[in-house]
Amino acid sequence: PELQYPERLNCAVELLDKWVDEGKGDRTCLISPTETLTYAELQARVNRIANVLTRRLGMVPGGRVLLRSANTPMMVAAYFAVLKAGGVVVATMPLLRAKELAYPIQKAKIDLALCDVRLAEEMEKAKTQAPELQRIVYWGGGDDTLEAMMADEPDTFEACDTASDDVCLIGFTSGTTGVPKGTMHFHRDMMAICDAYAMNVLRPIESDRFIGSPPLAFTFGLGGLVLFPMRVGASTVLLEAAPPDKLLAAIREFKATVSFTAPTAYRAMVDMLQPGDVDSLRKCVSAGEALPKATWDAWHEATGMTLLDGIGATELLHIFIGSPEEEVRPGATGKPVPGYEAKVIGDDGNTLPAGQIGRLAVRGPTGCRYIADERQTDYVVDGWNVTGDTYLMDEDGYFWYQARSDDMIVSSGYNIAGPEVEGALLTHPAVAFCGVVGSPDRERGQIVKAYIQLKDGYTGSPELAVELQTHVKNEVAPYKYPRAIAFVDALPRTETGKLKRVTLREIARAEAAESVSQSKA
Ligand code: 3UK
Repeated sequence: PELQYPERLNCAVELLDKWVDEGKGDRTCLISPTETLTYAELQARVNRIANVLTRRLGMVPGGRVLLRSANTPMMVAAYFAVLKAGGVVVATMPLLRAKELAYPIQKAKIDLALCDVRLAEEMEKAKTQAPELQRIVYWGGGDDTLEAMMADEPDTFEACDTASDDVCLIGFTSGTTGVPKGTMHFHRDMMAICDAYAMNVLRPIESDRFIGSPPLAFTFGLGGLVLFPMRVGASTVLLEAAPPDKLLAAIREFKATVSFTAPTAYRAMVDMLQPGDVDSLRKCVSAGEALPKATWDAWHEATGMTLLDGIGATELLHIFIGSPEEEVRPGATGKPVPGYEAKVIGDDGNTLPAGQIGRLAVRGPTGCRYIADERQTDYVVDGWNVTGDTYLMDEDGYFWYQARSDDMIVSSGYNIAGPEVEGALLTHPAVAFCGVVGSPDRERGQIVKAYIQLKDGYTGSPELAVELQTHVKNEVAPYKYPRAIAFVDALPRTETGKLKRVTLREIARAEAAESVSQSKA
């Protein structure tokens, strides 16, 4: 694909103003339960906010602005206003606490924030912890609101003449391991993910209506719910919180055609599905963590649809491996997105032949640029982005996820990938969700331990545990079976839908220590 961009480029102009200039300003752009905005209406709102930012709040090109909100039309408007004015967006997950907010503020040296007033409490606390932050402007109620300032500003604004490789976004990784890392992306990167992944793999059309659950502060949500629809002049449904039941109801209510959410959400929706619920859908994308084949099968059986798996990362902005519908191989993540190359490398950095397990490395139009972080040289080696994921490429060039490299369980010298065991457990009718981690063991180093959330109508018992162990032994190599099984009501998850393996491992460690001290007593 042609992923060359002119030297001067402002992505807000390309994704938003373009449609108004082409006479399509009255097309619907944003739909939320409370308001609907056309492209022209969004543009007017963006322009007013851009005027507020530059004329009242002292934002200059390159200035970093913290944005803090659930997925709402105002969030999108604020986002595009910063882009159009040549600023740098630092969006934060709605559920972050003050301490977690203070870190990006200090790391990215942010002095200005725009925030939904409903999230004011943690925002104000963060301000006391991060003195860099000089000014917070709220929308949605209170005094001196953003809306009040907007009302005094014109609804026209001349876009900042940015370079295509000016930074426009700093995305912070969710930091499930270690301190979060800020990743910088350019105006052209925002276009490149549309033109590489969306245009070649997803292939949206103007009449599409997107929907999904990931927060816009997570680049999965930004691309899937904002950039991709706007690249083709389509519309998008913004939901403030979209657990599976709400998402399913909204797909039906708004007749959405393209969905973006995590694998567990598709799994949960299968069990709630009523006839007609997803008749409007034509494409469904799963990303954020591995899509178990059992979930792919269940969705396919319930809806007849081909789930599109794709691996993305904050470091690469969006999905870089994932196949279009007609090339999907259930259980595999897919092939590299056109424009990207991927390979599996060994510990020495050399490329491994097909069929061997190693670390996934990728290069393409987008890539990792950490702000002030020595881990940059670990992630980018000889121009290749070395992910933290263990993969296998088959003879046909499909990439098969194994585990995150630091999540491999080593038991009696065997390497066991937790997700493979999870995949086996998920094919048992009693299992709704599960997480498999290593638990410390004096004899074996680690043993495989499975935390299992059962489907409604099942209760945990020693007999069921044995049945599940036997089931796993029949599905995968028997030495991988979970020697320990715990039934739980829920599994710990991040706001981005990932299983918190670190938390599960801590629980497993505590439980192991407990049982050792009990056996001594
Ligand atoms: C894991 C997957 C297996 C993998 C993301 C789509 O998840 C996103 O970004 P993050 O920085 O995490 C990256 C890591 O998540 N992962 C993501 N997708 C898959 N593992 N199969 C998948 N399909 O460990 C990866 O290294 O939070 C996803 C688009 C944009 C994103 N930022």
